[in-house]
Amino acid sequence: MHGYVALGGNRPHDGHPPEALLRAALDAFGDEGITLGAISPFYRTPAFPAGSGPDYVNAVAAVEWSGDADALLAALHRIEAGAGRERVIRWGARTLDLDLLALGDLVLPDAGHWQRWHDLPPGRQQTEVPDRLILPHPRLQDRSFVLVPWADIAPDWRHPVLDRTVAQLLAGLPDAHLVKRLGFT
Ligand code: A4P
Ligand code: MG
Repeated sequence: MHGYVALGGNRPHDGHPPEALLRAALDAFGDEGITLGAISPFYRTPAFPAGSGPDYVNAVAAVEWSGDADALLAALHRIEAGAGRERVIRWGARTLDLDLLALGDLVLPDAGHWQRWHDLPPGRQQTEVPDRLILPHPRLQDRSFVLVPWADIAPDWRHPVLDRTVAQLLAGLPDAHLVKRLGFT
Protein backbone atom coordinates (compact mmCIF):
# COMPACT_ATOMS: atom_id res chain seq x y z
CA MET A 1 0.00 0.00 0.00
CA HIS A 2 1.11 3.55 -0.73
CA GLY A 3 1.78 5.78 2.28
CA TYR A 4 3.47 8.95 3.50
CA VAL A 5 5.81 9.45 6.46
CA ALA A 6 6.69 12.80 8.05
CA LEU A 7 10.23 13.13 9.43
CA GLY A 8 11.29 15.75 11.96
CA GLY A 9 14.04 16.44 14.47
CA ASN A 10 15.55 19.37 16.34
CA ARG A 11 18.19 17.86 18.58
CA PRO A 12 21.54 16.27 17.67
CA HIS A 13 22.35 12.69 18.68
CA ASP A 14 25.84 11.27 19.02
CA GLY A 15 27.35 14.30 17.30
CA HIS A 16 24.99 14.06 14.31
CA PRO A 17 22.83 17.08 13.45
CA PRO A 18 19.11 16.61 12.69
CA GLU A 19 19.58 16.57 8.91
CA ALA A 20 22.07 13.68 9.21
CA LEU A 21 19.64 11.81 11.50
CA LEU A 22 16.83 12.25 8.96
CA ARG A 23 19.05 10.97 6.18
CA ALA A 24 20.16 7.96 8.28
CA ALA A 25 16.50 7.20 9.05
CA LEU A 26 15.66 7.16 5.34
CA ASP A 27 18.59 4.78 4.77
CA ALA A 28 17.15 2.49 7.47
CA PHE A 29 13.71 2.22 5.81
CA GLY A 30 14.89 -0.54 3.47
CA ASP A 31 16.19 -2.66 6.38
CA GLU A 32 12.66 -2.59 7.81
CA GLY A 33 11.09 -3.67 4.51
CA ILE A 34 9.77 -0.18 3.76
CA THR A 35 10.23 0.73 0.09
CA LEU A 36 11.10 4.40 -0.34
CA GLY A 37 9.47 6.47 -3.06
CA ALA A 38 9.85 10.21 -3.55
CA ILE A 39 11.57 12.20 -0.81
CA SER A 40 10.85 15.91 -0.37
CA PRO A 41 13.58 18.49 0.09
CA PHE A 42 14.56 19.12 3.72
CA TYR A 43 13.13 22.25 5.36
CA ARG A 44 14.12 24.34 8.37
CA THR A 45 10.98 25.14 10.37
CA PRO A 46 10.28 27.09 13.59
CA ALA A 47 9.42 24.78 16.52
CA PHE A 48 5.75 24.36 17.31
CA PRO A 49 4.53 25.51 19.81
CA ALA A 50 6.43 28.76 19.17
CA GLY A 51 9.41 29.14 21.47
CA SER A 52 9.42 25.46 22.51
CA GLY A 53 12.95 24.80 21.26
CA PRO A 54 15.40 25.05 18.38
CA ASP A 55 14.24 25.04 14.77
CA TYR A 56 13.37 21.65 13.31
CA VAL A 57 14.46 19.97 10.13
CA ASN A 58 11.38 18.43 8.45
CA ALA A 59 10.72 16.34 5.36
CA VAL A 60 8.08 13.96 3.96
CA ALA A 61 8.72 10.66 2.18
CA ALA A 62 6.46 8.44 0.08
CA VAL A 63 6.60 4.75 0.97
CA GLU A 64 5.26 1.39 -0.18
CA TRP A 65 4.36 -1.13 2.51
CA SER A 66 2.97 -4.63 2.14
CA GLY A 67 2.08 -5.36 5.79
CA ASP A 68 -0.57 -3.83 8.02
CA ALA A 69 -0.54 -0.29 9.39
CA ASP A 70 0.39 -1.23 12.98
CA ALA A 71 3.43 -3.14 11.73
CA LEU A 72 4.55 -0.08 9.75
CA LEU A 73 4.24 2.16 12.83
CA ALA A 74 6.24 -0.39 14.86
CA ALA A 75 8.96 -0.34 12.19
CA LEU A 76 9.03 3.48 12.32
CA HIS A 77 9.34 3.36 16.13
CA ARG A 78 12.34 1.01 15.82
CA ILE A 79 14.01 3.49 13.45
CA GLU A 80 13.27 6.35 15.91
CA ALA A 81 14.87 4.31 18.70
CA GLY A 82 17.97 3.84 16.55
CA ALA A 83 18.34 7.62 16.44
CA GLY A 84 18.31 7.87 20.23
CA ARG A 85 14.68 8.95 20.52
CA GLU A 86 13.44 9.07 24.08
CA ARG A 87 9.85 9.96 24.83
CA VAL A 88 10.14 12.42 27.68
CA ILE A 89 8.10 15.54 27.03
CA ARG A 90 5.27 15.52 24.51
CA TRP A 91 6.14 18.03 21.79
CA GLY A 92 9.52 18.48 23.49
CA ALA A 93 12.82 18.53 21.62
CA ARG A 94 13.50 15.25 19.86
CA THR A 95 16.26 13.64 17.87
CA LEU A 96 13.87 12.01 15.41
CA ASP A 97 10.09 11.88 15.09
CA LEU A 98 8.56 9.69 12.42
CA ASP A 99 4.81 10.14 12.01
CA LEU A 100 2.72 8.05 9.69
CA LEU A 101 0.61 10.59 7.81
CA ALA A 102 -1.52 8.21 5.76
CA LEU A 103 -1.61 4.69 4.37
CA GLY A 104 -3.82 4.17 1.34
CA ASP A 105 -7.32 5.42 2.13
CA LEU A 106 -7.34 3.91 5.63
CA VAL A 107 -9.31 5.72 8.33
CA LEU A 108 -8.23 4.26 11.70
CA PRO A 109 -9.29 3.07 14.18
CA ASP A 110 -12.67 4.04 12.68
CA ALA A 111 -14.42 7.17 11.44
CA GLY A 112 -15.85 8.08 14.87
CA HIS A 113 -12.56 7.85 16.75
CA TRP A 114 -10.75 9.68 13.95
CA GLN A 115 -13.25 12.54 14.20
CA ARG A 116 -12.80 12.74 17.97
CA TRP A 117 -9.01 13.13 17.61
CA HIS A 118 -9.44 15.56 14.75
CA ASP A 119 -11.82 17.72 16.84
CA LEU A 120 -9.67 17.70 20.01
CA PRO A 121 -9.42 21.30 21.28
CA PRO A 122 -5.90 22.82 21.06
CA GLY A 123 -5.50 22.90 24.85
CA ARG A 124 -5.93 19.12 25.06
CA GLN A 125 -3.82 18.24 22.02
CA GLN A 126 -0.65 18.60 24.03
CA THR A 127 -1.73 16.42 26.95
CA GLU A 128 -3.79 13.66 25.33
CA VAL A 129 -1.74 11.00 23.59
CA PRO A 130 -3.45 8.36 21.46
CA ASP A 131 -2.74 4.80 22.58
CA ARG A 132 -3.35 3.42 19.12
CA LEU A 133 -2.69 4.37 15.54
CA ILE A 134 -4.83 7.18 14.15
CA LEU A 135 -4.90 7.53 10.35
CA PRO A 136 -4.71 9.89 8.61
CA HIS A 137 -2.56 11.65 11.23
CA PRO A 138 -5.14 13.84 13.03
CA ARG A 139 -3.03 17.04 12.99
CA LEU A 140 -1.61 16.97 9.48
CA GLN A 141 -4.04 19.62 8.19
CA ASP A 142 -2.78 22.15 10.78
CA ARG A 143 0.93 21.90 10.06
CA SER A 144 2.84 23.79 7.44
CA PHE A 145 6.00 21.85 8.41
CA VAL A 146 4.19 18.75 7.10
CA LEU A 147 2.13 20.17 4.23
CA VAL A 148 4.89 22.25 2.59
CA PRO A 149 7.26 19.28 2.04
CA TRP A 150 4.33 16.95 1.27
CA ALA A 151 3.11 19.33 -1.44
CA ASP A 152 6.52 19.01 -3.12
CA ILE A 153 6.03 15.28 -3.72
CA ALA A 154 2.24 14.71 -3.67
CA PRO A 155 0.19 17.91 -4.03
CA ASP A 156 -2.78 15.91 -5.36
CA TRP A 157 -3.04 13.32 -2.55
CA ARG A 158 -6.60 13.59 -1.29
CA HIS A 159 -7.53 13.28 2.39
CA PRO A 160 -10.09 10.44 2.68
CA VAL A 161 -12.20 12.23 5.33
CA LEU A 162 -11.64 15.95 4.71
CA ASP A 163 -11.86 15.38 0.93
CA ARG A 164 -9.24 18.01 0.21
CA THR A 165 -5.86 17.66 -1.46
CA VAL A 166 -2.52 18.44 0.16
CA ALA A 167 -2.29 21.58 -1.99
CA GLN A 168 -5.76 22.69 -0.88
CA LEU A 169 -5.02 22.05 2.81
CA LEU A 170 -1.77 24.00 2.50
CA ALA A 171 -3.53 26.94 0.86
CA GLY A 172 -5.57 27.35 4.07
CA LEU A 173 -2.53 27.82 6.32
CA PRO A 174 -1.26 31.33 7.13
CA ASP A 175 2.29 30.41 8.24
CA ALA A 176 3.65 28.46 5.26
CA HIS A 177 6.20 31.22 4.54
CA LEU A 178 8.01 30.39 7.82
CA VAL A 179 9.04 27.01 6.39
CA LYS A 180 12.37 27.49 4.58
CA ARG A 181 13.89 25.03 2.16
CA LEU A 182 17.44 24.03 3.09
CA GLY A 183 20.06 24.65 0.46
CA PHE A 184 20.79 20.94 0.07
CA THR A 185 18.84 17.67 0.31
N1 A4P B 1 0.11 7.58 17.07
C1 A4P B 1 -1.18 7.56 16.73
N2 A4P B 1 -1.34 7.82 15.44
C2 A4P B 1 -0.09 8.02 14.93
C3 A4P B 1 0.38 8.32 13.62
N3 A4P B 1 -0.46 8.45 12.57
N4 A4P B 1 1.72 8.44 13.45
C4 A4P B 1 0.58 7.34 18.44
C5 A4P B 1 2.57 8.31 14.52
N5 A4P B 1 2.17 8.01 15.79
C6 A4P B 1 0.84 7.88 15.98
O1 A4P B 1 3.43 9.73 19.41
C7 A4P B 1 2.48 9.57 20.44
C8 A4P B 1 1.63 8.36 20.17
O2 A4P B 1 0.85 8.60 19.03
C9 A4P B 1 2.42 7.11 19.89
O3 A4P B 1 2.26 6.20 20.92
C10 A4P B 1 1.84 6.57 18.59
O4 A4P B 1 1.51 5.20 18.71
P1 A4P B 1 4.93 9.99 19.75
O5 A4P B 1 5.66 10.04 18.47
O6 A4P B 1 5.35 9.12 20.83
O7 A4P B 1 4.85 11.41 20.46
P2 A4P B 1 5.04 12.77 19.84
O8 A4P B 1 5.95 12.75 18.67
O9 A4P B 1 5.38 13.72 20.95
O10 A4P B 1 3.60 13.01 19.39
P3 A4P B 1 3.22 13.37 17.99
O11 A4P B 1 1.73 13.34 17.93
O12 A4P B 1 3.99 12.62 16.95
O13 A4P B 1 3.74 14.80 18.10
P4 A4P B 1 3.55 15.79 17.02
O14 A4P B 1 2.20 16.34 17.28
O15 A4P B 1 3.91 15.27 15.70
O16 A4P B 1 4.55 16.87 17.50
N6 A4P B 1 7.62 21.59 15.27
C11 A4P B 1 8.20 21.57 14.04
N7 A4P B 1 8.56 22.73 13.44
N8 A4P B 1 8.44 20.40 13.37
C12 A4P B 1 8.09 19.18 13.93
O17 A4P B 1 8.35 18.14 13.30
N9 A4P B 1 7.07 18.02 15.77
C13 A4P B 1 6.45 17.98 16.93
C14 A4P B 1 5.92 16.71 17.42
C15 A4P B 1 6.22 19.21 17.71
N10 A4P B 1 6.65 20.42 17.04
C16 A4P B 1 7.24 20.39 15.84
C17 A4P B 1 7.46 19.16 15.19
MG1 MG C 1 5.48 11.16 16.64
